[in-house]
Amino acid sequence: MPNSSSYDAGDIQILEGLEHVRKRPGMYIGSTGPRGLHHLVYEVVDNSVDEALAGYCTKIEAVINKDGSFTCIDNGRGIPVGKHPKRKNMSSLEVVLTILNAGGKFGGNGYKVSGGLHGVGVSCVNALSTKLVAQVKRDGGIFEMEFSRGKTTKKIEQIGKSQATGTTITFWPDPEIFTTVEFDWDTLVNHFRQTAFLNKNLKITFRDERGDEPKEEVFQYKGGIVDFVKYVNNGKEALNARPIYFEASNEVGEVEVAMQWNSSYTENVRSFANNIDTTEGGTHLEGFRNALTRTMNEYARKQNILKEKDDNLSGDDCREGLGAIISVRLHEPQFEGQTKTKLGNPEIRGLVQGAVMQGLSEYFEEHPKPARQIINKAVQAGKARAAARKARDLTRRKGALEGAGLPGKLADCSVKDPALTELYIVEGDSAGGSAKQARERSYQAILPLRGKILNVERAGLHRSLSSDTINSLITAIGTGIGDEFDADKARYHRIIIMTDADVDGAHIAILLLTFFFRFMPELITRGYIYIACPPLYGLKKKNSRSGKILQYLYNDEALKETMANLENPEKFDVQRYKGLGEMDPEQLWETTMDPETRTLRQVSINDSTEVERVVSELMGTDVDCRRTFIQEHAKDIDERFLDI
Ligand code: 0RA
Repeated sequence: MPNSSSYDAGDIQILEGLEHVRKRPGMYIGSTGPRGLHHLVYEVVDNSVDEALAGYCTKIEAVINKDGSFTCIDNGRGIPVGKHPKRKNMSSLEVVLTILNAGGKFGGNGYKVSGGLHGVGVSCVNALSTKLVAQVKRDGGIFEMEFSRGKTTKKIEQIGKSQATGTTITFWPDPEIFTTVEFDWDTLVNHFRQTAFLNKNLKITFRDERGDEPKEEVFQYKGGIVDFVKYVNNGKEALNARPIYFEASNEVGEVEVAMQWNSSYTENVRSFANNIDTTEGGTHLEGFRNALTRTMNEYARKQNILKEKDDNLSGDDCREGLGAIISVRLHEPQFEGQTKTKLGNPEIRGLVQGAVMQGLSEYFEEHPKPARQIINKAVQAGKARAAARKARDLTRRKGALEGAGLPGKLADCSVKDPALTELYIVEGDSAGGSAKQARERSYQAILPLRGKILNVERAGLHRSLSSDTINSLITAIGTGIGDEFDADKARYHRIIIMTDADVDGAHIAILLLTFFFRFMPELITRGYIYIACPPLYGLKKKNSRSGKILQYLYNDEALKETMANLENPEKFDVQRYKGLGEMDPEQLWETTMDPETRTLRQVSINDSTEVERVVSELMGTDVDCRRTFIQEHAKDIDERFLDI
């Protein structure tokens, strides 16, 4: 170890920089949970993507190694290895890896992301890794350096010769920093697929070498975001078979847009800035929406589809059934909002708005047939919205006449503070009866549902609103839906789906999740939606008079394990619960409803594009698509959902 006097002022500053990253990792990567962990990967790979955007790199290889470390290999120019012009004693490679935000200061070309949560620099990854190895091929040689928790452990050294160029980074995330250091294949697959869509032709190979059989996927799209929008719309019936595509640029930046309407009722517009998913939207999305509504109304008037007396199409009408990707690149993106995923730059709004108005009106002029279908769809959407509004008003008036307006089937709780209360949505009247007896009535409410609920994905908004079951759900929860949805009005902060542990139960749970995803998605993102886990088996002594259950078992593995560990298994009986109705209220309380002993699974949305695809493939109208999906995923289905 060098003593402190051997550091010069520059070195001390460096040390403080990366120490601070370790002290306050959240400030740099958002969290120290799985999200933050995966951020390290994005950071490293994004640097290679930048090199590709600059035109010097054509392929990227990403690997989760057997020992749990991660490697990114690119064939770009290689990070410079010579002496850094401003820091004597340090190579440029060392500067890039040990100085906060040094990466972007080179060259100054392209649209390097800087500041905030994104583009924090590969030095952050270095600071948060127990070990990092950087290898560069460049200037005829292979050079290597090593680091630990941000500190150089091996100075730069030439370890071989090569005429190739490129950069390879391997890092081991620090378990002292992260709650988990296990990379998730699905999360990374989605990210790399998205990155490949956003960067036309870029080839990303992703491998997982941890399991017995290595997995590999290659992402490369000739069509870029046109392929992306087709992917987003997969399984839906397209109105314009070929996606609409246009691009524009000026001194502010560049914009690319791909759009395709489908016959469904949902909007799926995704926006990105410098490859970053702006889930909170921002100025680029505002420009897009304004232009879309204006252009569609202008065209509808000009073609006399909207008559003089007709109201304008609303923005929601125009976006019903629209899949779209908006991708902008700009020099200094400002990310705002709660999760720093809202683009703030006002100057980009005009560029997007102009591009969409011109691109879309040209498309309408040149393709009158799909144009008419698209406009007609928006007109229909407007009519359905008006009808739904009427139906809602009617329900509300009916409710007012009936008193408090809560559904008759609801056994409400006495506490009124939603932060403290729970709603159990229970399959079937008999299980509903047990649950009503079992519950702690002060804070647990029960809503029994009779039979299957409507598939809202196929029924659409208007028809869904004429279903009693759907209406009682909406009224019991209290948030309203559509334009009037207000998550703050939720009457319970825990909404628990409790169904039998069989195929029918799983189906009802999926129908309910579809309902929440379509009509009240914010309840999912707020973490209000849960799934109860009733036991599959009860273990008791043979011929026991009390019939007392000694142990509840929640899946087949647990049963196998427990039976294997019993010394005299023949002295026990296993009872298999076919449904919630078979348990008496006391058993139901202790296994599934008592906060002290129950297990709840909280429902979350990891990747909205994926959920959107799954819901429309599984619940939508395309039968082939649904069959393929079920065949592909049958192996993943939890054993408890298989009826044996
Ligand atoms: C700065 C300058 C140059 C290359 C890079 C950065 C670079 C960084 C990364 C990070 C991952 N892969 C990368 N590839 C390249 C090159 C400057 C020059 O050669 O003129």
